[in-house]
Order: sequence, then C-alpha cells, then structure tokens
Amino acid sequence: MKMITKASKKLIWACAFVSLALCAKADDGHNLWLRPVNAKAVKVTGANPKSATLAIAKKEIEQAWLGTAGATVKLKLVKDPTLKADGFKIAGNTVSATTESGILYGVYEMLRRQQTGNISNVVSNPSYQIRILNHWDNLNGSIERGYAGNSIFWRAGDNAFTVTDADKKRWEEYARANASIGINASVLNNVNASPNMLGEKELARMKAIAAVLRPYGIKTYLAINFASPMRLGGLKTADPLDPEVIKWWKAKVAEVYKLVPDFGGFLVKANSEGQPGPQDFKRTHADGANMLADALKPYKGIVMWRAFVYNAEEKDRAKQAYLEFMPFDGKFRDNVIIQVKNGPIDFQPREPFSPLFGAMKKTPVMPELQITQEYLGHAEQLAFLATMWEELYKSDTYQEGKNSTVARVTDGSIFPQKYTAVAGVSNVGLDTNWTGHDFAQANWYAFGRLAWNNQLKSEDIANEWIKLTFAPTIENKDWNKGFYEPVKKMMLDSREVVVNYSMPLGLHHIFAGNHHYGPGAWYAPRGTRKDWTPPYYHQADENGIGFDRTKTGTDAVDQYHEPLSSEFNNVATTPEIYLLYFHHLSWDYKLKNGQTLWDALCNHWNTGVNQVRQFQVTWDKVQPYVDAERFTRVQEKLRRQTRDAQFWKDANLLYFQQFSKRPFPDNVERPINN
Ligand code: GCW
Repeated sequence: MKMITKASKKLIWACAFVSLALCAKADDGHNLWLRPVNAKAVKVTGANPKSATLAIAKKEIEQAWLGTAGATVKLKLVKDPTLKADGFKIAGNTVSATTESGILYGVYEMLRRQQTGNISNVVSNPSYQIRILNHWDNLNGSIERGYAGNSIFWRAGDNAFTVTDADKKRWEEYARANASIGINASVLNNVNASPNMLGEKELARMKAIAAVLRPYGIKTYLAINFASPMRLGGLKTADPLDPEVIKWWKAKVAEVYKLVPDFGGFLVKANSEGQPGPQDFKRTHADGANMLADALKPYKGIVMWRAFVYNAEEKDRAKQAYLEFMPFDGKFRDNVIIQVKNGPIDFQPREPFSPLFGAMKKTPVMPELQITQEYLGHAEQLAFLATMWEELYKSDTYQEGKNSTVARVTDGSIFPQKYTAVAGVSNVGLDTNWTGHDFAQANWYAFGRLAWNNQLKSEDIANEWIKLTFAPTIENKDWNKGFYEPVKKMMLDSREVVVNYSMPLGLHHIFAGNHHYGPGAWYAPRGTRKDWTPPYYHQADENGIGFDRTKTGTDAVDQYHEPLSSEFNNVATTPEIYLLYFHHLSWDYKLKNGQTLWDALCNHWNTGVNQVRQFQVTWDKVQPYVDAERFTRVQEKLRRQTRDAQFWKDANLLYFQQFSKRPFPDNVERPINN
C-alpha cells in the first residue's frame, strides 16, 4: 500500500474540513422559516406543565432565545378586554394572552422579532378568527393542483390507515409551521370531496391527525360531498329538506364530534363543476347550507359554503356567483359563512376583486386565496403572492362609502360578524422542502401573516421571511446589500413579472387546458364547454381583443358599487391593469403611454421575459451568501422559468398576431418557438 505522506494527510484533512463546512451549510429547505439558531440560556415561568400548548411555547423559547442570556420569560394567562381570542401582548420579557394559543402566538412573535432585529413591545390581535388552510388532498394521496409531492395526510395502499411515527412527525412539523404564523385551522381533504371521507377508517385517521394538530391551536375541518347520504349512507336522496337526510347528517355529525370534540365544521363545494348540491333536488344554496349548519350548531361547528359556481349557460362566468348568492343575503344561519375566491373568474394571475365582497350585508363572507400556484407557474416559477393579496385586501369595494376595503368588509370592521375567516388553498406536500419551490414557502408564510394582520405590507412580510429563511448564521456585513436587498426586490417584482409574460392588461384565463401550465390562448377542442376555453375569455378577432363587461356588454360592471361601476364602465377611467377584463378594444387603441394596444401587449410579454432573465442574474450574484443546495435548486428553477416565459411570449405573439395582423415592435425579441 502506498504510504500516505504528511503533506497528503494534511490535504485530506483540509478537504474533509471544507466538505464538512459545505455540508453544514447545505440546506434541504425542510426547516422552512424556523431554522435552528444558537439559543442563549433562558428561564421560562408560567408554563403550566399540564398544558401541551404551553409546553410547546416553553420549548420554543428554550431552543430559540436570542435575548439577554439568563433572562426569565414570563407566560401569563390574563383577563384583558383589549385582547381578542388568540391575541397577545408582549411587554418586555412577558407574553400575556387570554388563551393558551394566544400565548403560543405571542411567543412565536417574540422570537421572530428577536431574529429579525425588531424588538419592541406590542399588542396584537388577529384580523380573522379563523385562519384556515384548505388542502385539496384526495384520499388516495394525490393532491388536486398540488405540485410538491403527495399528501401529508392521506395515502393509498395497504398501510393507508396506519398511523406511523413518520406521519406524526410530519404532522407535528406542519402544525408547528402553521402555529408560528398564526394559522389555526385546516381542512384535511379536497373540496371535490369523496363521500368516503366520512367513512369509519377515514374518520379514525382524522382523529389521529387532529390529536397532533390540537396542541398547536389548530382545529380540524373536513370538506364533505353533498351526496354523502346517498353515496355513503345508501339513502335514496340527499335532498336537504328530507327528514331521513337530516337525520343522517345529524348522526354523522354526532359521530364526528365524538371522535373530535373540538371539530371545526364543514367546507362545501356544491353545484359547482359537477359536484352534487341542493340544486340537484330543486333546493337552494341556503337550504343546503342551513341543513348542515343546524346539524353542526349544537357543537358550535360552522359551515363554509363556497360561492365558486358557474355554468355554461350564463353569458358571463364573472357574474354568476353574485347572481346566485345575492338573493340569499340574510337567509343563511348564523353559523354559515360564504367562501369567495378573490377574483370572479378563478385564481388568475390578476383579476379585479369578486363583486361578492362588499355586496351582502347580512351574510358573512370570507376570502379564499390560492397559495398553490395553479395559474402562476406551479412549483416551477417564482411568484411571491403577498403583493397580489395585498392588492386584494386593499381594493375598495365602496360598500359603505370610501375605505370599505376587501379587508374591512370581511374582517368585521364594517359589519359586525359572528365569524370572520380567510382560507388559503395549501401548497404543502410530502416534498422535503414542503412546497417544491423554495420560494413557494414564502407564500405559505405570507398567507398566514396576512390572515393574522390583513394590513401588513408585502415588503414587511418579505423582509421577515428572507431574514428567517436565509439569514447567514455567521455575521456577514455584506449580506444586506449582497443578498437581502436584491432578493427582496426580486420577490416583490415577481408576481407582476408573471403577469407581464402571460396575461398583462387584464387578459385572463388564456392557459393551456386542464393542467393550466403555460400558454393556450387557442385551446378550444371540439365539444369542450365554451367557458372552459380561452377564446371565450380573450375574444380576440380582427377588430380587437378583450371581454366587454360594460353596460353595453355583459354589464358585469353593474355588480360593483359606485363609483367603481362607472369607473370600470368607462375605458378612460378603467385602471390599465384591468383594461381587457372590462373592455373589448381595437388593436390600435392608444394607451396612456402612447403605445397602441397591440404594441403594448407585445412589450409586456417581452418585458416579462427580460425580467426573468434579470432574476437569473440576480440569483447568480447571491451565490456567495447562500448554501449550495438551495442556490442550485433555485437557479435551476429560474432557468426553467425563463424558458417558460419565452414560451409564453412567443405563443402569445404568434397566436394573437393572426388577429391583429400587425408587426411586432422593433425592440421585441422575435419568437424562437413555433
Ligand atoms: O381553479 C379550479 C381548479 C379546480 C378546483 C376548482 C375549485 C378543486 O382548476 O381544480 O377544484 O377551481 O376551486 O373548486
């Protein structure tokens, strides 16, 4: 055997050291924004050992305390009328709240402030009582519109119902991440709900999940299939006024509460996209929702009834939810809340807010946001959605005059509401980093933070998230300039960039069919429902492009309060970001910057591509500040995003040019895709 010289020994040691250092830095993203820190010594008082929630609070402080070494942190349950349930007060090293979960939220806030360098006293109450994730998880483990692996809750196969230690660990990590940002509820299954969800084995598994989530202050909810009494219970009907049906639901609800006494309630997608509902039995949304609400009432459960309804007969899909729901304002039980998607169409990269916000006066309405990026590039593209949600929350509905923002008409500020809530369609799956794209973690984070405080600014959320997720463990003076600033800018620009290369100026729903990834403005297979085909939405022809929703068109503008209604009706006062959502305009229509509509569209698509290219440059430059693993993952995703953006641009240029019959502006890069 060859002798190992002293020098080569040294080299081996040096290599081992370097690779160790690299290893230590590598990051698989699993810890989200809850990365381990070098905690200082701390004493915690007031954590009643009988409380699982306070035990968690104590442990969190002990493993992440960055305050004065040897300090004592006091946890205090108090009676304080300035604190709503879950609200908390931080004064010095004391965290007080009226509930145990309030204390837990206060502790997470305190630790977050230490880590992000923003230490101060604070009183904080949540904007919404119920801050809930909707998991579109199927019982076989697949996830509808899920891009980060299979379900963390359900799976197929022989051990589908075995609760393993790995399951429990994952559920606990999930619960902890949620609690750290104030999320306090989860719907465990898809709104396209299997009747089997209410079967014995499934409910037993739900009980096991609920037991893990509970100490973290998270309530469990289920999505139900309205035809369950027939399909699971063997009844002849699911008519909500039928006594046998009512009896069946009451018994089922009793069974659920026996297993999970703090069960939250049902989420229902009814008479939408082929799902069963009360209209199948000539009953109304109110009949259906109220029957379930009555069954849940004795247990303080609630019904979240979705307003995502449309059908091929209605001339304008954007109008239907309002038309179907407004007649029932005031007809719902007080434990029903209507769940409304942010936009009237469907989670598009940009839409105006749904006119159902600020419409009903006697029925509470809750926003439904989509965290999973169905229409914003799946888990492949970087799109920080806080800016989109901020735009929504800030939109003024004018329900009760100026400053009736979507935030205020849904959080109880304008009308007193027994329940206030906001839902986010989760982007979580079994992937190691939970969300597929490392930056998609920021959307989970942002949803929770905005649900807690709907006045927060995207920039502040990005600030926290970047610092918690990427802050260097070693003091690095250049980090702010080298990493933090450019990455924050990239995040804050990213949603608009997606809009630019795909659907600028109010274009919407021009996606490839079914999977909704990439362009498909031409998609219209014979026999497909017209409201499932992009030409229905863009209406391009030789004369122009856009959907006429003005008074002379479908009059969707009428569903908005004044002055919005007139503002949207008049092309001159319509914000250009919504132009083609409300108007059909000639290709030569002049925009405010003097460009023709055609040139402006081409320029947006082109700009979008250049912006993603710039993201690549930005990211390459941050390499010295980030671990190799995350650096490479994001770099690869950005490469793909540039290809995708280019494809979007080329497809739009070539397809719409067939109608516009106008040349591309000189500065616009010529298509390279056919
Ligand atoms: O956006 C559409 C999705 C469907 C989804 C539906 C809904 C759960 O394409 O996958 O179904 O909305 O929200 O009900």
